[in-house]
Amino acid sequence: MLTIHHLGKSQSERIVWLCEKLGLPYELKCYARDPVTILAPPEYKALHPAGTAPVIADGDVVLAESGAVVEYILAKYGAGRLALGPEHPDFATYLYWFHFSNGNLQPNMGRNMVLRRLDLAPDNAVVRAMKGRLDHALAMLETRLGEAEYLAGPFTAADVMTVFSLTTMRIFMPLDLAPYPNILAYLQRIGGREGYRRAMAKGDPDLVPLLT
Ligand SMILES: N[C@@H](CCC(=O)N[C@@H](CS)C(=O)NCC(=O)O)C(=O)O
Repeated sequence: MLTIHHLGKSQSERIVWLCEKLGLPYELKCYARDPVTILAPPEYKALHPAGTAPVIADGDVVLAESGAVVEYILAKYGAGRLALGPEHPDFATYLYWFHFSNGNLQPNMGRNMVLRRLDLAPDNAVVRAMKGRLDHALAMLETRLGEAEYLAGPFTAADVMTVFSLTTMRIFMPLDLAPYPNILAYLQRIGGREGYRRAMAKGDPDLVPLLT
């Protein structure tokens, strides 16, 4: 059986959600963040050389990195669900949005989080450039979600990858989504999904998902 090592309020919520959605049996091991550093505690860092969440175990396999973990679970246990294959007309669209999250949106959220903590002047050239990149990523999402209900069309793992950056990540990088009505409507659709609600209730029971 899969073990999901879930760090509180972290990207490992994606894996809990994925397993809930697929109806897979799994053992959930929860870890609190270090109260001072807000990083993973030493016992989490010891799980995998990456030292970051998510980490799963499946027999002898211990795997980190969200995209790798999601692809691993889909390939081994997904039975074709939640992914579009090469034969599908929207295969490229699925791949694009699957990778958009950790290749574009999440790094831009992370960079802006760090810059915010440095408390630089708002007209600082780097601050402006990084904010511009984040705004651009959000504008792309806004456009896409005006065309389709979910990122690849139907609900897929591309959504499972992306939602963290728009929700729980805003604990660490506050962001007003009011200028993005399509994103906000999307988050309401996500919040109505049973698998998401179950996953969030199991992984972070003290957290009200940031869907507005
Ligand atoms: N690209 C990695 C990023 C992993 C990552 O940075 N996870 C954060 C949680 S959102 C983490 O573990 N932070 C705690 C730490 O670095 O100690 C992935 O998607 O798995």
